[in-house]
Amino acid sequence: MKKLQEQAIEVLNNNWTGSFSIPCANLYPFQWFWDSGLIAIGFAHFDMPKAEKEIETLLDAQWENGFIPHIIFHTENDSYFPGASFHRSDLHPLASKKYKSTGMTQPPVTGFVLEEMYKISNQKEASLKYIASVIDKVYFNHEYFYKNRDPQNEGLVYIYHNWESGTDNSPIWDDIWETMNPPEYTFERRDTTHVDAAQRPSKREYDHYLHIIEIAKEHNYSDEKIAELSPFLVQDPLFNAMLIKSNESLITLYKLIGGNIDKIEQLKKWQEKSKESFNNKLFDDELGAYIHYDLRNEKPLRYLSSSSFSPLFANIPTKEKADKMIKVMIEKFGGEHQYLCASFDPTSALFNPKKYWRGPVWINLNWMLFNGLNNYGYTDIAERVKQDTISLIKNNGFYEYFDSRKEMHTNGKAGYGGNNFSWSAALLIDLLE
Ligand code: 9YW
Repeated sequence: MKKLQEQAIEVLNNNWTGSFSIPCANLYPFQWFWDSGLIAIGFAHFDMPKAEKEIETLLDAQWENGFIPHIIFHTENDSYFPGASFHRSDLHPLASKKYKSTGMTQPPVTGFVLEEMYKISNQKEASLKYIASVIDKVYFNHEYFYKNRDPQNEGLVYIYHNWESGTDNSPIWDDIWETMNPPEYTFERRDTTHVDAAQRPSKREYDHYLHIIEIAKEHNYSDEKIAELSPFLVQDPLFNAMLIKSNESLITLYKLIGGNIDKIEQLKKWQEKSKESFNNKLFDDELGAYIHYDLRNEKPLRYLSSSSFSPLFANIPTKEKADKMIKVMIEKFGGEHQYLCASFDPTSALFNPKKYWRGPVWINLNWMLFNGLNNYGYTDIAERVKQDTISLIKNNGFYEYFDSRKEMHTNGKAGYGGNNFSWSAALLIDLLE
């Protein structure tokens, strides 16, 4: 059997199109924002030009206001719904003229991805030159967020759609669906022709997803109107942690490049405010971890998910808070019958270990937790996250997500969703280094 690394490299090379990577064949045939970033980390270990091209292509689709879309529809392909003709990014006056895309974004990973690429590189000077050629676009993207997605000027940005979170059908959104009553749309799902419907969101959930987009489209994806009218307006700890982590990386990289004093000062200001609000508003003392906040209905969404621990990756919690979080992670997510780290609280009635973001383990979150736990010196549990990740992939293949229950892993069929999934391969390569 080929070594796991070699298999991972093969997955990445097969999903490479020449200028960007697809997350996986058939199910996701375009370029996705946070996938691209995480994929570049994998490529950086064995093919830096591809890693650089991946990010360059992503940034080439940036809008004139700094926004970067969540899906870039490079080709016509009807194996995915909803496609370019549904999303109609052209409605926005500042949208890219070159690429069709969605009118929503995804967790802003690009800043820390550039720093990871730099750390991995064995040609630091050339890498820094490359980074210097793209970094202002990433800064501009962060500026977009703080200018347009923070109506109360808190240093916390909102997402207006569950697809922006990256954790599409998390039970956390159920509370929001209860505040909405969208029409029953007629449409043809494509995801369920590639993947067992039991592992995907329901038709009714899709009605909600489409309805939010219809509202945004009615207003040409205007940020102001979305802030005023979208039924979904959430401050998400994972999304904001990615932004904060990326801010920190931009500061480090600008310092290495030299100059750019004003940008560094601005980034520091954002950091200070964002971290303070993050800790004051999103930490739930009783639950012992970070939670989401529903800005539309002004109420905390008091659930534990793998996103609750992601702030460790961005050095947001104090050591005292981090200690509390680790206790909760071990008690609720880390029982001996569970692989770390389930995407949703395994002790909750809403936990579903087969269904997408309602319970299964995802490799991208595990990678962040591994790094975050190590940041704080919790090396034992970090090692467990790493070993669990390797076992899941070794026993099942490079799936999109995995059953968190150990008892399900007796016959190697507990990997779900798409197979030969790019970020599972990319981040495994990084973990094995
Ligand atoms: C969709 C591509 C995307 C990821 C998301 C994940 C899933 C499905 O796949 O979304 O239709 O967009 O939830 O995080 O970026 O891999």
